Amino acid sequence: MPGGPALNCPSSYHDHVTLFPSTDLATLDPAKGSSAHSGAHSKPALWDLFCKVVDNFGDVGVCWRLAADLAACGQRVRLWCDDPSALAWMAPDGSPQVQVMPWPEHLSHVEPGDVVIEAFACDPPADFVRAMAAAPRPPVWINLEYLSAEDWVERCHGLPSPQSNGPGAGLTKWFFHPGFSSDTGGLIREAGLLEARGRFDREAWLRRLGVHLRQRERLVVLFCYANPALPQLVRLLADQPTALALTPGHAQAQVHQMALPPGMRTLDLPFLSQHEFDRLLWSADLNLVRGEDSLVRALWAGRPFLWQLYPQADDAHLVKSAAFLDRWLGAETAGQAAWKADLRCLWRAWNPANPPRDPTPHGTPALALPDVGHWTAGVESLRQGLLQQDDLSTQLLRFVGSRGRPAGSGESSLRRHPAGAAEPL
Ligand code: TRH
Repeated sequence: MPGGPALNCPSSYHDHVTLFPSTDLATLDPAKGSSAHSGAHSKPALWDLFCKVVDNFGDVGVCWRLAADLAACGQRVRLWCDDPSALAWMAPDGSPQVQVMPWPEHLSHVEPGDVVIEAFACDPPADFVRAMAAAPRPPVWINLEYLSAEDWVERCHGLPSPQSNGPGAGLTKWFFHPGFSSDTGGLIREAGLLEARGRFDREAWLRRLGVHLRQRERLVVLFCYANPALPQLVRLLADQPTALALTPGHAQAQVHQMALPPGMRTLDLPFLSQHEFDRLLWSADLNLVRGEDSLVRALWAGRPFLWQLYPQADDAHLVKSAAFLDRWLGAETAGQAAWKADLRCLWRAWNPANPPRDPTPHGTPALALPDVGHWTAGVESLRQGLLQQDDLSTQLLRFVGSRGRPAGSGESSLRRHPAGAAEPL
């Protein structure tokens, strides 16, 4: 990248955020840790958020954003994670109200907080669950599920799962599904995010990153898995001078092996913090995103985007992909607008079966970039619709409040902290 990246990535997460070694756990006081927000009348609730990193960056990425947002709402959060290494670049500054803790096999000496969230059914340690069951006022226990636009999500969101055996016998675990309709738990959307987006100075930010766009050059961000449709998409993008900003990993590896058409150049990006990654998406003319968290951030960015879902062996990603498109564009019809037909075609090519196979007996359909004006307006109308629903943290706070006030926390501590709304992002 010309001028080099202006954003530094720390080498180790441990350099930047205090990690609590397991030997220190016993020193957490009975009041369940320290808090800068403790007040005479209401003490912030303590949330234990458990995260196991299965693959890629989404597990810890989603958990960090949620933890930081709950903290911005005035809560205290312990994020228990088996591999927090990616937080070194995602969240180099940490958050004063979030303690990142190593995932321990035994947690019998730690008093559970007011709320326990296990992300993506990751199963908190048995000792900890036993302590939850034994507590005089057991915490509210939530299983935060993966994001999907499928219809069944609305039916399952908020359902109880009474535990009849195992360490949590007698407790109830609640299913909490993020999603795209008012019958779901919503999406992570920090207070003030859209306002910060509105104030954003694209040129200044790109300059700081070391990116200088040429006249009429389109900026395309590429964050993807290995994708056989990439050469085809690159050819389509050659209709206009284009700078392809490549995230580390698959995007850089694939594009560096390709011969680029004239008028196209590449910019190799370092890993950016989530804060800066958001701004990268805000800067782009087209965002090619993957997984769950970057989809949500592309939605809030409000720029045309394509979403590559994590390819699953049973092709479950194709079902999820179709559900998202139908929710966005409406059911596919023969006479639908041209931009929608183009987008569906491109989207399907961008999300091949696993392993890839010919989509039709007649071969690969011809692809076209959707009309950019309609595409942008379509994303904007999707975004406006999603802004009508409460964000994930607000819904979690309301849900936990409705399950009865947790021990040690005042009524007002289970609402989005008013200060959070005013905080500049
Ligand atoms: O990394 P992902 O592909 O994660 C996915 C999803 O979690 C998916 O649900 C899971 O099934 C699959 O892995 C195995 O994509 P995602 O969800 O967008 O997470 C990427 C995170 O990395 C997100 O929080 C944004 C962050 N990020 C940065 O902060 N800076 C960067 O420079 C980049 C490239 C990403």
